[in-house]
Amino acid sequence: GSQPDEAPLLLGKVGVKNTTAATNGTYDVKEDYNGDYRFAPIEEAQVSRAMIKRYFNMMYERAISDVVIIGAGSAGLSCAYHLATQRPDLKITIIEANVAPGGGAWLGGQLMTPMVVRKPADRFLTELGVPFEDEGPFVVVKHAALFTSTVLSRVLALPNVVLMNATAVEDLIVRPDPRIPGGQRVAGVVTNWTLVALNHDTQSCMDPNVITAPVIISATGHDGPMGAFSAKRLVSMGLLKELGNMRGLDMNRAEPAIVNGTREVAPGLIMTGMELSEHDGSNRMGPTFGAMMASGIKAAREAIHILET
Ligand code: AHZ
Repeated sequence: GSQPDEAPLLLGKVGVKNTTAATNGTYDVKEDYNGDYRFAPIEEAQVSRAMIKRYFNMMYERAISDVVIIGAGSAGLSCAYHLATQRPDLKITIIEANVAPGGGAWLGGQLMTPMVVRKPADRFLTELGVPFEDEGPFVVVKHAALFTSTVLSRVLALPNVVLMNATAVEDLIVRPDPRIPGGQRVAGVVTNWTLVALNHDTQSCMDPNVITAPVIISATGHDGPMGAFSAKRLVSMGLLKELGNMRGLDMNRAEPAIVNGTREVAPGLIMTGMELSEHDGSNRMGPTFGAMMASGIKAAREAIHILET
């Protein structure tokens, strides 16, 4: 084992260039696991300010985004990765209601860990660098969390993506659509902290916040406490006659239906992933995730197409 005097002494700049406490940029720090580990000094308020400044600057900057993705499940994250890598110039803002992003993709089926992906969607796993076992027509990732943590880390590392988790989309912004006489287009999202959104019945008015964007991509999953959010709101706003309602499980029909049906379902609003099954009345596929990845990629391509035309 290493002796105390072998422990590296890190005297020098330790990456706090922009704080006011840094008078000369030199701190008495030591990475010593034998009893003399020393941190650079900090004032508690510096921690608060480090977070507040960045978070609220981010909210300020992203109040006008290029694309908002609602929901950071397997479809939303696959979409974000493809869109952000293809178009690094776009400001992509992901809003996720849960504290933990990832939706239903932390496990496979019945809370088991392996994740099944039908070919050719394994190409996305290869692009991300997620290892898998080849079973012929499909591949298996040893743990669904390996896919989800990888796509999440790759997405978050991209400079043009921000993720606001613990934040719920409560409503959609709509505007008259200049292309369609009397028509409306979706032009943004209405947000609130999820814990506030869940308490509208217990408190007097707690008004929300807004983010505008020319393209909104809804990836909120099938119906549930929060799922199918935009599909349901399109119906209550009169932009969709009625919900199709998700049909029973049929893997062979469900996966291509979701991918091929990924589209701009209302002007300004693209829908992807299992939310589409509620919108269109297509089947569910159960615990096979290739369609979520491919649908996310298709939604990203649709968004690029809308922004370019
Ligand atoms: O928290 C939700 C989840 O992370 C989030 N979400 C839902 N409503 C929201 C709102 N504002 C912000 N109003 C919201 N976020 O959206 C995410 C949806 O992820 P998901 O994993 O539920 O959906 P997905 O379409 O990405 O993947 C579906 C996976 C399924 S379900 C299924 C089956 O039941 O047969 N099979 C597969 C592969």
